[in-house]
Order: sequence, then C-alpha cells, then structure tokens
Amino acid sequence: MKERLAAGETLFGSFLSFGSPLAAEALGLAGFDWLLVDLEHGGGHESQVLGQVLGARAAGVHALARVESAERSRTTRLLDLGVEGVMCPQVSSGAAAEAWAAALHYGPAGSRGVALYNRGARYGTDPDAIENARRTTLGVAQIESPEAVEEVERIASVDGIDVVFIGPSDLTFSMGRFREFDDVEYREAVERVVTAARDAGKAAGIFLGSPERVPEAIADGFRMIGIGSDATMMMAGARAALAAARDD
Ligand code: 3PY
Ligand code: MG
Repeated sequence: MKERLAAGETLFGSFLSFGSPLAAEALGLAGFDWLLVDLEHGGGHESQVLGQVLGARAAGVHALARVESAERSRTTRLLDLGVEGVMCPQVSSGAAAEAWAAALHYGPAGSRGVALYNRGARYGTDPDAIENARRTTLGVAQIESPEAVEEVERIASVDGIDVVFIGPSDLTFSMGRFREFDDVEYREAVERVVTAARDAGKAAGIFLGSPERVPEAIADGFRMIGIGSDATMMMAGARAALAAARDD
C-alpha cells in the first residue's frame, strides 16, 4: 500500500468496527483496496485484530489498524501481528508525530524492538524482514484539530509519516463547526492539509461517512479515501431494505 500510494494511486478503504473477521473478509471481497481495524472506536478489541487481518488478507486486501492511543506498544504489537500500516488518531504536533512514528520502524530510523519470530516477520522465515518492514510499513497520522492543522507541514515532513489523514468529525467538532463540511474555514483547513502532504511528497487521506463526497475528495487531492465502516454499511443496507419493504 505504501508503494501504491507513493506511485500516485488513489485507494479506497473502509473501517472495521465490529471486531469481526467475517465482516473483514466480506468487505475485502466487495472490492475495497484496504481495510482498517479500528481500536479507537467501535466494538473491537486488540485480541480480535488478528482474525480481521487474516480475513482481509484472505480477500487479498491491505490490512491496517488504528490504535487507541499513541502509546508505543499499541503500535508495535499491531505491527508484530502483520498489519501493513497503522493510523494514529489526534496527532496534533510535529513533535507528537515524531514520537509516535518512531514506534513504526526499526532503528536507526525508529525505536521498534527487534523480535523476528512474529507474524509480521513471517515467523522468522523472512531473511529480509527488517528491510521489508522499512519499505512497506505505512504510517498514517490523523489531523483532527486546529492545532494539528497549524502544525500539518511539520507533521507531514516527519520521516515515517506517509499519509496525513483528516478525521472530519473530530476536526469540524474541534473547530466548533460539527459536520459543516462546506464551511469556509474547514475548506481552508482541508486545502492546507492536502498542500502540506503534496509539498512533503506524502499522500493526503480523508474519511467519508458515505460515498456522496468521493468526487469532491478526489478533486481536492485525497488519495487514501475511507468510506464508512462495516457498521455504517450494514445499517444503511438494513434501513434501505426496511424502508422499501414498509414503503416509508
Ligand atoms: C473522524 O472523522 O474524526 C475520524 O476519525 C474518522 O476517521
Ligand atoms: Mg476522529
């Protein structure tokens, strides 16, 4: 995924909030490019990550996870399970980005501990595990506050941060404009994030609750685009079916 984004591809994904390997595999087979196991929100627990990663991989899609916090071991445990990338919520300064991103990589670039008998290193069978991890591990920093927008150029320039990813709910909420996605100041923040990513040679990403705003996001320059979650898609499908059945 890191190489595909670096090559300029636009990749669509979704979030997994049910903790369900079956939902992961099903959404992967639906055709998403990536799936992200969410540990910040939703009903999933760290102990359920592996099943979802295996489900996503069985469907042939990139498996990522979002940590609940920037605590170092939250990130390194996920990498040991073999996720291809990690997203950190609420990265609000260049210093915070640097501190978190260190956990993503082995030295000298980072401080990830070396233990090569885990799934991420193919249980010790990958002779190039360290080099491959450096090449493939994707770091995604969420921009979710005015402070983070003010620091986004520094965040995007941090080695190890490959994507600056807007969390629109948190960003608009912290700006006092909850879900006002056409608000002028919010739009200025969006433009600043995309520009910072481009200037740093990184990708910009965004979460969309539903697909209506995908054309706008692509026109804005986003290339890692999240669309809803297992929960939002199940609820949208269920509600549409019942509305049609009851004709309301
Ligand atoms: C948000 O909208 O705040 C999110 O974190 C979604 O990724
Ligand atoms: Mg958020």
